Amino acid sequence: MFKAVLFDLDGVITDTAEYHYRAWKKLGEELGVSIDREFNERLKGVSREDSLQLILEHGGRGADFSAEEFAALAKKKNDNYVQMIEEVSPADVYPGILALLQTLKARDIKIALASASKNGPSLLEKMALTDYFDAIADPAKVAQGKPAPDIFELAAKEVGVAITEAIGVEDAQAGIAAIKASRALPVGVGQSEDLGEDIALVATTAELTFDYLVEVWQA
Ligand code: B16
Ligand code: MG
Repeated sequence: MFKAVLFDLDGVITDTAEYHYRAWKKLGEELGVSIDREFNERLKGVSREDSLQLILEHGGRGADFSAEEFAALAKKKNDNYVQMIEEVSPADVYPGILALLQTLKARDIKIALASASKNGPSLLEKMALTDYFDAIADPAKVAQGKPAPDIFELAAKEVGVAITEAIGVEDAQAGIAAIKASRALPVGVGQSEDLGEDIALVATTAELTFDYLVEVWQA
């Protein structure tokens, strides 16, 4: 039986992946770089700085900014994003997530956050979910962001569970790659066209029940 579930946040626990998209799209418009949903799939799960670099390269502007300008652009996106998530509340938790967290807790299965977002702790607070989490892996403490396995490895370590005894839940290509590289068992939230045919997938979190995770683990 698995001993921990390592959760991504944006796009798994709540709809903030949409706000990241809108905030990047707005910054892109100001820079003359167009960002559509297809390109956005490459940004999901990717750190703020790596996302900005991908966007600038996408628009042929990869070498146009000094380090200070780059940092100011990243800050501008984040300021806008932080404004968008100001009103996030417990009502914004995706369907099924609260019930899943409650069941995992009741069964003494560890719960950890493995999000690339520096806004993760404040979002958990806004959704009143902090107390369910045994650990929040700090993305500032890992050498490499997703698709590298570091954040999932840190999350498992912080709850004292071997990574091979953990399930990782993700909505992003980079995140699924990170879970695979960590050797946790991946469960994807989304479509096979985006996340691949070779892993367990749910279309929405409403299907992400404890019984489903047990089924996937035993398959
Ligand atoms: P921040 P996740 C990721 O969160 C987002 O998917 C990604 O779009 C974002 O750039 C990244 O966090 C960093 O977020 O700018 O708030 O630090 O999906 O890993 O929970
Ligand atoms: Mg995500």
